[in-house]
Amino acid sequence: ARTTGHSYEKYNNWETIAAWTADIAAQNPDLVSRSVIGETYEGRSIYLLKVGKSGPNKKAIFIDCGFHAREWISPAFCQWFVKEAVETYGKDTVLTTLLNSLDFYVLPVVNIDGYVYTWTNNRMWRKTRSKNDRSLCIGTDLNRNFNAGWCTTGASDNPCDSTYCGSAPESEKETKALADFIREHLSTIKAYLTIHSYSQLLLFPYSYTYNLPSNYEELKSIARVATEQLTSLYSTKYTYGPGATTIYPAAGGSDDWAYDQGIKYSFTFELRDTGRYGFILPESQIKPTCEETLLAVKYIANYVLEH
Ligand code: ING
Ligand code: ZN
Repeated sequence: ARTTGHSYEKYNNWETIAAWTADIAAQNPDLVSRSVIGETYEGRSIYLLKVGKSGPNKKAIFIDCGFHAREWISPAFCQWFVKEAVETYGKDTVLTTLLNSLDFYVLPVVNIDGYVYTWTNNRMWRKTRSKNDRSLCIGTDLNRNFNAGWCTTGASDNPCDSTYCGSAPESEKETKALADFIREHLSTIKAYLTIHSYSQLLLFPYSYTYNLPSNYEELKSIARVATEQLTSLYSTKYTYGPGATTIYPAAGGSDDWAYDQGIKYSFTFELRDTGRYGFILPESQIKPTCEETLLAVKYIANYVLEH
């Protein structure tokens, strides 16, 4: 296993992350492969890493990071997850079993154009960088752009707002690329995890309606144990529940969309902290945040494997 030369305890710019996706795949060919699932509005390749030991008929878990440009801890977690996978394969029995039996699709940064913009122009940018018709304002909120009660609640139809839902569901190339990939792999993907910050929450459907999902009790109990695992490491307190009542009603989110596609284990993580640093979480917190989050992700993956 090789992960040499990459700084997992620093925030990395897109150029560094893109080079890392190539390196980690080249250095660990039996565990990691890289593909391109589409291009961003500004023409950057959207990379996806498939992490797992190859085998027949494997279930898969999809994890994405970097929906919202300013949530820098999120891409840091995706990098950390892949590092842990390659470094502990053959050493940690739980992770080795998971990688032998499951594939993890890891999308390190979805909103690459926005992420680049937070490094070069505006650290607090959230949306994509696409141009809007009849407006000088830029960008769409990718987590309002999915076809799940699209733009009915907690989203804006004004391109100047930070929660602009876009001109139509999947109007953004980034949304379309992700949704197309999941649609093409629906028979294998059993869980969908999307990593955001901040607030220390583990959310599940629904956010676009107050209706409860059909396996609500099961999702609640998975979220309870997953957050217990997370808290056990550094006592970081997490709250869990349906998005609409736990954070706020919001339509067009990817977890609700994935759930309605039939992926019954669909979660949104809101990582550290609760507002002291907010989106500007210090680099000293990357390691503890990623380590505790990994415990929750492992629990969910194990649950999916056994059910
Ligand atoms: N929070 C999420 C947001 O997009 C969310 C909360 C989750 C909304 C799931 C809808 C569906 O607003 C952050 N911090 O982005
Ligand atoms: Zn977010």
